[in-house]
Amino acid sequence: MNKNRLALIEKAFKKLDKTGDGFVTIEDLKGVYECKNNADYQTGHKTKDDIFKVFLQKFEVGGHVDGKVTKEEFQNYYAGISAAIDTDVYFDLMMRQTWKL
Ligand SMILES: [Ca+2]
Repeated sequence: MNKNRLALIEKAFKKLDKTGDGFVTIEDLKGVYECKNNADYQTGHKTKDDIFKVFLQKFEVGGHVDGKVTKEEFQNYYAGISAAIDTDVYFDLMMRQTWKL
């Protein structure tokens, strides 16, 4: 990945890491992301923590699935996505829209 893309990933990670401890965990998502619209939450099949755990798992690529997303795992996740996106302009747009950077 080039510098531009890495910088965007870094920015998104910092935004997600509310507590600033270098990991994205359930604590970082509380009060930031809503799961009111999640069907499993509405029916009581899943708790907020369950939903956040699934959300975090998606980013735990190439590391340990332990509910703590490291910057490396986050970069690995986006390396996969980045490979499928040809232009920096589109990657930039996608990151800004996803994370409201
Ligand atoms: Ca954190």
